[in-house]
Amino acid sequence: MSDGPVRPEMPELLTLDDVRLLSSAERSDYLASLARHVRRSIVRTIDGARAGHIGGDLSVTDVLTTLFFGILKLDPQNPQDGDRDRFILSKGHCSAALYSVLALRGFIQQEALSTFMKPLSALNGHPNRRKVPGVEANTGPLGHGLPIGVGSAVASKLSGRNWNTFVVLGDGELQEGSNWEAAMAAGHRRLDNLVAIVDRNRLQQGARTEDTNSLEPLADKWIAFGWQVESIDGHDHSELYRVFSQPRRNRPLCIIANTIKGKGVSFIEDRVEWHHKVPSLDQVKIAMEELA
Ligand SMILES: Cc1ncc(C[n+]2csc(CCOP(=O)(O)OP(=O)(O)O)c2C)c(N)n1
Repeated sequence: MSDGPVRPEMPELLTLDDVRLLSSAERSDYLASLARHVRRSIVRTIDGARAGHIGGDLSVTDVLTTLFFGILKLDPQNPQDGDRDRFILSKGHCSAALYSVLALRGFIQQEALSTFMKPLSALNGHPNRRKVPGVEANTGPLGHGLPIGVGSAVASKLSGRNWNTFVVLGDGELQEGSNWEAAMAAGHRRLDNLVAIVDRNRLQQGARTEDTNSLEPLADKWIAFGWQVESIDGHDHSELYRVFSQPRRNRPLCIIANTIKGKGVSFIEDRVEWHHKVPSLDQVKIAMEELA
């Protein structure tokens, strides 16, 4: 398919130190520009496979972009470096967003995205740590990422290597009880090297979260388990960068990232039916135009 009439220019990738030295406005522009590329890559990838979870991919894009291009200490040339930060996409059904970011960051080839969900591809519908560099945990069954993240944060302390662990959760996913066992353990151990990000798009598969199993008051629940909580606009790159880079206060940090499912594509935004619906070829064209 064609990318449409306008193809935005890809900015030169900066080091984390360079990103830190930018003014807040420059940094936001840089991350927003990358996020636009990630969104276009998601649409292209899902179009190629005629499968995927487009709504949740587009809602979590700004979180992933800020992390992978502004925060995470990672080396695509040495993806197993012992001191690397650990990133876990617990809502593993949004693998197209993760693969798009990993490709832009140089962990996998851009061309590999066209194999997404095809036979023999490493890029399965759910991420596999044995197949894809940069993937730290096999996810897809909801409710596993945070328990693994707690183990990673404890291991970081025990090893003295001091990496940070970041886990992205869906808000619907929080209905899995394993999250709350993990949250309780992290609070008890005061894991100040653990960050959970809730992609609070208020939709899950087939329904609004508040109609299925209400989550509010969500911040109070994390606070009760011993976490520091920040509630922000999950599409605002300067807010995302600020909360990710602030000093920790002797406890784990939960970022409630308020987002819009399908963000960036008008006919997908905040529509429950777009959890894993695939756009028609005409809709793909419109989406690419809107994301230009
Ligand atoms: C244990 C488990 N139960 C059910 C599913 C099927 N499933 C996949 S995505 C999803 C909804 C998740 O909603 P949410 O976490 O809010 O994700 P988002 O809206 O951000 O895509 C469900 C129920 C699953 N993957 N794992």
